[in-house]
Amino acid sequence: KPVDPAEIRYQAGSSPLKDAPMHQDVNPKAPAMSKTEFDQARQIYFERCAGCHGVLRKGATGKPLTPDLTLDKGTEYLKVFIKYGSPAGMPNWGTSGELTDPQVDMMARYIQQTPPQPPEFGLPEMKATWRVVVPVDKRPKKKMNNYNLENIFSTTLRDAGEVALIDGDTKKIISIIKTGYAVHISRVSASGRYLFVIGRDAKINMIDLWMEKPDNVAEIKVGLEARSVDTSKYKGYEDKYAIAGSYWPPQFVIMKGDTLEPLKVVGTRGMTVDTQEYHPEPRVAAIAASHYKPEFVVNVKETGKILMVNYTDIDNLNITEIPAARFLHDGGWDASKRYVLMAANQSNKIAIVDAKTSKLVSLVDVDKIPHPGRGANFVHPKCGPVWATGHLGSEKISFIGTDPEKHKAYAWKVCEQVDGQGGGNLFIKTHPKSNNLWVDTPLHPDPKVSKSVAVFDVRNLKAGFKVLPITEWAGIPADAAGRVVQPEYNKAGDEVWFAVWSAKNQQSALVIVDDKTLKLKAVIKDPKLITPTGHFNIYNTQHDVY
Ligand code: DHE
Repeated sequence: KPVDPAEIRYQAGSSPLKDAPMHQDVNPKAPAMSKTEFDQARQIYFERCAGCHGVLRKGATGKPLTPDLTLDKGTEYLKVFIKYGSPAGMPNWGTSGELTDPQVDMMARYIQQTPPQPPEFGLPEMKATWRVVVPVDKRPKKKMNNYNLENIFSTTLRDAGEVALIDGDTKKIISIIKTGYAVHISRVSASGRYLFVIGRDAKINMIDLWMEKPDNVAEIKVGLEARSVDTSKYKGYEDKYAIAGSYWPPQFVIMKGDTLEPLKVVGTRGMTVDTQEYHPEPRVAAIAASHYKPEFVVNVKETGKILMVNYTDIDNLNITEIPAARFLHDGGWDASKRYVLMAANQSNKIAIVDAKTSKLVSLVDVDKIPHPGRGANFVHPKCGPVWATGHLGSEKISFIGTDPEKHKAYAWKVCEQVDGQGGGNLFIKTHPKSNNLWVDTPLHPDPKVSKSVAVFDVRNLKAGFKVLPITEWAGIPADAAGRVVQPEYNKAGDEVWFAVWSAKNQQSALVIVDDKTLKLKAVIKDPKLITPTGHFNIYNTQHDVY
């Protein structure tokens, strides 16, 4: 079976741990390495390998690579593996041209050394990085600008370490704010006033949208590597708490919602859901804030557990641990916001939790590597309300019934599956006011597919899809990467925004399509729009409209 290039491109993202200070133990049994070689190999490991094999090399979605296993195999055997890859999913780093022969040799020797361990990051370390830029009593008492806040888009400028706030009405850049490296997501407080962004380097910036020019009011680093942040949304707790999950160290932290003061850190190391074996680095993936109870939904990836973290009493934290499936990644709410649907991506399953009872409703089998983002909700002609996911590893788009009352026969089952353009899909989106379902394919190997988007009419899914050549419409040079990523609606639900994501030194853009006519409405191009990826409409993010 050939290796899926989309999957590898996705998983082998660079980790900021490559720059972390780490202690090296000399392993007398392992082949010799100079200090320079070790440092270079460690850097390559964290850029290419840690995403699958884990920080400690004890295995995650990829196999364990600890010296007890690698020493027996020996340098020559390991070199072949690294150079040519394997049918089980190991990329061919050598023959693909990504690593030279001397680098392959260096990596084969490196993985026989004792894995260097990055430092821990507890409350004192967090506090040392915590900074309230504008104290609460110095902030505006009312909105001080004329922007239509609900239609602002927070856009990640990935490789620039910035986010751009873009006025969704005028399509003009309002401001560009310095953040951590490669902001992964933006989330909005329950009131809609505060915007939270988190970088890969685990730095959170809290932006006050009421300021004359929205800007940073607090920041903190919550670990060495992270992907998720959210804020309390339950009635009575609006804007009270923020939460962030980290990949390293494996933990989450609850903070004050107006200052980011860290209050409580909880480690996630523990037993896997199925074989009940210890896992030393279960990363925290998606976090969602319940509208149903004062709870955060926390996905613990490698152990496969969903934690319902009740924040009514932070001192005596009450956590309900729900068994799901390994490799929990991303997901979102159904239209009623009672049920949360989370993809266990490498298990090819969707775990569904009832936020009212804090219990698992079902584990639904889907196709290869589901990747919903937060998913898409609409009313299916036959199955009633459904939530949809696409797949990284296949062209399938699966619709899962979410109405156990009026459409019981279809609830918690894949009630229909259709084919999109191909694998390499990351995000899918619709809007309550639209009949369109948009499916991107930024990681598809064929540029024609990665540079366009598919759109279905949800009233007649069987009719297939139309393809819109977004990157071509943006007038991006053909040699630029120009991947079309993440459909996102404006507040009114009549425009869809796409990022055209090129390399740092190439032209990128944001492209806006009229949702009714499927025609190009606007292109935002600016030299400052460097590597745009995720872009989040304030209102839709605040209210979980998707
Ligand atoms: Fe993401 C969401 C992790 C690669 C853009 N990404 C998420 C979430 C997780 C995650 C856990 C859910 C957060 C939440 O909801 O709280 N992403 C990872 C990875 O571990 C991975 C595979 C590899 C890596 O090294 O980071 C990865 N992600 C990517 C990309 O390559 C993307 C396309 C560009 C980038 O910035 O690196 C990317 N991820 C996004 C976006 C979201 C996201 C835009 C938010 C989607 C949404 O609608 O909420």
